[in-house]
Amino acid sequence: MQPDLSVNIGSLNLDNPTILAAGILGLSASSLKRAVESGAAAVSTKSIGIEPRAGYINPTIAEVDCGLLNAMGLPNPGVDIYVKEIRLAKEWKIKTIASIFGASTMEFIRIAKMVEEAGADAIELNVSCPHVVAMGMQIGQDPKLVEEISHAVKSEVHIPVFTKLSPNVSDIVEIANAAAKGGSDAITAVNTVRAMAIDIETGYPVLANKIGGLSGPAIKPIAIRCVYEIARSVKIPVIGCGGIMTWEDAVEFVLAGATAVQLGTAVAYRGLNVFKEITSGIEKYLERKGFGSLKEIVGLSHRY
Ligand code: RRO
Repeated sequence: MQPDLSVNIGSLNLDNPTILAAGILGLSASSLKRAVESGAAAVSTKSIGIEPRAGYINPTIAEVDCGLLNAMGLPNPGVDIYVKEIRLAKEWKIKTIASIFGASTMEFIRIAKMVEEAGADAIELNVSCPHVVAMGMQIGQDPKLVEEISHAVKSEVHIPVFTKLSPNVSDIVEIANAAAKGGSDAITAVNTVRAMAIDIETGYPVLANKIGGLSGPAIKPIAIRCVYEIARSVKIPVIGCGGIMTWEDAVEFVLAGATAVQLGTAVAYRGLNVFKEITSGIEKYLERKGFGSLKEIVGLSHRY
């Protein structure tokens, strides 16, 4: 018998554990659809705010050793426009996780209600963008604010709420606990790692914003450590994110305690086939090891 790869995150039920991470191909319903057709069980939107934002000027992305450096600056069309894409995704029966950000609790609530009304299946609170002043990480490193926003949004919507955390904090477990206390249904760990590159010929920082976020293989051991630390002290599911390029990486995250995994840089590097490749690699691994389901190996490494 084939192993059961289905997973549940709060009331969100997925046929396999692979999810498109926020910020990659998430600006339109048709690009989200392509990810689902390629095997993603659910897809996250680009982070959506209250107003349209152009983002930073170029260069906003650069390739470095073992990863990608980005400082996009939260470009998005604003929630009023974006809800049309969510409605379309709903019509197409795509499981959509709306990634949202705000500068205040009220903004988070307003956006959350709008995306729920448009048909999003879950909300991911982005409190972890590494380089935008007064949003993202500045919220995500304050446990009181994380609990407050998580609680406020949970009280206003019925769909599951996930909180995406930053690795750029001294104690990620404290922040994860705050999100769980606020009522979050899951933790997504992690967003990008604050980072920088300089062109030695010109002396200029490579990104226009100078500082950005590092993703890709370089951050995988950091993300694994975060997932492991969170999973051993927080009761809600953890969604692993950070440098997952292969099925072996995905299995490592699950053993560390992740219920599902998000793929971002892998899609940029290797194309949309990664969803099916990773799902089929996990399936063969479970068969070879004699497991009947993926759920059986979630957090297995905590035994040792
Ligand atoms: O838009 C971005 O620059 C960005 C966001 Br919102 C985020 O959450 N993480 C990231 O690395 N870049």
